[in-house]
Formats: sequence, C-alpha cells, structure tokens
Amino acid sequence: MTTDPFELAAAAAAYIAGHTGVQSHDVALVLGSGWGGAAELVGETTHTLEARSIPGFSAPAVEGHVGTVRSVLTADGKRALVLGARTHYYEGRGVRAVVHGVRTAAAAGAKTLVLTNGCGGLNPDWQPGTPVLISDHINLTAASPLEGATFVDLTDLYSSRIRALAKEVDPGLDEGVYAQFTGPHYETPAEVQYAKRIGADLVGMSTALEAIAARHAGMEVFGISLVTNLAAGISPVPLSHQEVIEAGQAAGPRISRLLADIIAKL
Ligand code: 8IG
Repeated sequence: MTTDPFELAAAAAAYIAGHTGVQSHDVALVLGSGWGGAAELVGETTHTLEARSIPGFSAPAVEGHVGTVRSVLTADGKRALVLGARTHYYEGRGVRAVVHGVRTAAAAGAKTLVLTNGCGGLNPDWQPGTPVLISDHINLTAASPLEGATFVDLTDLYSSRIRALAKEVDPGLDEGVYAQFTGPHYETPAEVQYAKRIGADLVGMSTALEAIAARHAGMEVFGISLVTNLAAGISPVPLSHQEVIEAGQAAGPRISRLLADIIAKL
C-alpha cells in the first residue's frame, strides 16, 4: 500500500480502467449538493462503481451526495468520469483525501475537470436554485493540497474559455467569486459580510482546494455553483439543510440540461 498521493491516484485510475474497460477518460465531473441528477443527461452510463471499492476513496458523508463513480459515454463519443462522491475538508481526513478524486481523474486521463457545488449566495438577486459560474476563488481554509515548494500559477484558474462556452449555452448566467470556508457550520452573518468585503459572491465548503489540485495536475478547470440558499444574514430566515436539498431538487432539470449542454461544447 502506497502513501504517495499520486501513486494512490494512479492505483485508483488503474482500478477504474480495469473495472470499466475505459482506458482513458476525457473529462471528469464532481457532483456537489443539488447536482446529483445532473449526470443523467450528459450521456449513457456504461459502468457504475462503488466509490468505497476504489483505492483511496471512502463512502460519502453527506445526504444528497451519491457514493458512486460512473463512466459515461457522451453523444459525441467523449468519455466522462462522474464522481458522485466528494470528500469535504470538514470530514477531517486531510487535504490529500479531499483532492484524491481530482488526482484520480487526472491519472485517468481527464484533461478537463468540471467542479459543481451547492453554496450560499451573497447577491440577493440569486434566488435559491440559481446556477452561477465560478470566475475565481478565495481559499479561506488556510490549507493547500500542494506540499513542499510546489509553486503553481492560479491566474485564470477557472477557464475563461469554458465560461464563455457556458454563456453561449445560457447567456443569462452570472459569474461570481467563490470563497471556501472549512465548515461544517454555515457562516455567521458577520462572516458573510467579511466574505463580501474581501470580494466573494458565493460561500461554500468545497471546490477551491480541488481546483488547485486540478491546476497542479494540468487540467483545465470549470466551476459552477448552484446557489441553494442565500448566505446567512442576506436572507432574514435561518438556513436549513432541508432548504438546501429542496432547492437542489427544484433546480435539477434545468441545471442538468445546462451541464450536459456545456460538456457537449467542450
Ligand atoms: I449548500 O451558505 C451550502 N453550502 N459555507 N455556506 C457555506 N456552505 C454552504 C452554504 C452556505 N450552503
């Protein structure tokens, strides 16, 4: 058993290739809160693997997340690796575990990574159920997936090329800066105001660490958030996990179509 994170990712990729027969995937998707059904329209699922059987993966900790890894064949013949299980930083398994899925996707050949999440919105115009393109991030975890003197440029981390493709699909899409907090608690209203003042539009508990690992692995990154709730204090009503799940379900068909159409353009 290896302890090197890249060897572990290579082992996971080999497991996936061995169990799907797909030697190389072109694109990978990470499905966050509210996006669970979004892979259905991307293409035909040819293989479904239990995430916990794949080296380095574990069972999902959050309701609404699916603990499977699927190989999907798109209409134009692309192979998509769909990661329904994400490890969150707040699970305490360390940053290596958080980015293992992303590194596995890279080892499986994926040149493009689509990161989706459910998050809180700071713009009151974004009602629950609004998809927003991630234009940049602020990493408030005080952690990095990179170890040692690994200097990686994060200019245009969230591909402006793919954001432009997304806007061709839906010209009404807004963009925003995503701030990753550690969670698992939601922010206080004061923390939301702090996030706003430092330039954030979206607050969540994932994505930034994964995007950094993806860029380090040489992937082109696309990020899209589903605003499932107004961030604390932006709306007068308190946040509930139930609200988050319901907003995801209501938005499901629209964001599924959106994601499938964007992937078709890649
Ligand atoms: I769904 O309001 C979801 N995830 N940090 N804040 C943070 N994460 C979230 C939120 C939110 N909603």
